[in-house]
Amino acid sequence: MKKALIVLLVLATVLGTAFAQGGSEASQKTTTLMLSEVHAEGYPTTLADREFARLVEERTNGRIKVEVYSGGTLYGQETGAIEALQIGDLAFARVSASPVASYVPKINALQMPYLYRDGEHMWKVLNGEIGQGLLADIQTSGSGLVGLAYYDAGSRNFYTKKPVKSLADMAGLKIRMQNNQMMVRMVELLGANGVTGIGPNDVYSAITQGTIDGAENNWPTYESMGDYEAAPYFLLDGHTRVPEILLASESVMKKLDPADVQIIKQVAKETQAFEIQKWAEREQASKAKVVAAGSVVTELTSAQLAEFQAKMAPLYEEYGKAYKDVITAIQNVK
Ligand code: BDP
Repeated sequence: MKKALIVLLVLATVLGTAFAQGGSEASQKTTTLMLSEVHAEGYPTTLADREFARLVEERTNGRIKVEVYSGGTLYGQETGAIEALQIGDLAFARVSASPVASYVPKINALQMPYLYRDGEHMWKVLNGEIGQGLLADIQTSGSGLVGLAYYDAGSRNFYTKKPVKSLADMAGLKIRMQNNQMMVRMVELLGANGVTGIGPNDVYSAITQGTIDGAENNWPTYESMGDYEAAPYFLLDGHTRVPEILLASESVMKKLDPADVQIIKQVAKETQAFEIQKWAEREQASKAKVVAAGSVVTELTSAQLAEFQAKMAPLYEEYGKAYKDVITAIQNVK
């Protein structure tokens, strides 16, 4: 009994000291938090991460410092970063919404194939009730993740080593897909085979080594990762618009002063417009660069595109049924 009491007292003292230190030195103490990013320096999302870091440090008067690790140096695959956030090994990650849906399935409702009319439609949804509701659902679903902000990532298209000019040309191709089962199903329904488990920085070598015949992404990633040099045929089908999401770890946020968490949330929202601006500039520049380098862009006629879209009926049934109301509401946003 006595021994137990002593142990308790010692424990209380140790804990007490730890807290006291945090409290009394709070004005000078800096908490350093890490942010994982797969893209290189200069890429629109990395620029936004750095803007986020700058603003967090400024608004918390240096209490919180965010260190950005770009180029996938911390986690080469976004699912790895997401799992690190869940267990509190990492504070922030800027990821694509696609892998997020592997942990919060409802996010798929935002990125169904051929869902949006254009980018403007997507932004009305994301910044409106539906998108903001889903961003909040990331945390309330109990994923251990906090959705801070959406960023732009344009639309995704297929690119291959050999020419693909129609649906028939997709048959049997091995296409690298993000870690998301719905996206794998999408490509299967188009007649190809989806390959997962390859981080975006490894797509180029997987193409040159022949592990895959191609991949799918937006103009800036296609250009920035150098994939255009290995797979020069770009099929402009715009199958998905998958936004980027800046995520935080719920358990790391719980350890911070709630007022600082509010600052983090506010600052993240403010970086959205910054990223969208950088995105627009880079999308144009990347397209121009790959076209000048010899990439062959195939545009589909509306009849050809309709063939791709028609193939998605089973996917809407399998993956969209549970969120039919949300999907219909998205389609109805004018
Ligand atoms: C890019 C996203 C990045 C994803 C990558 C991918 O910006 O977050 O990791 O696609 O395909 O467009 O994995």
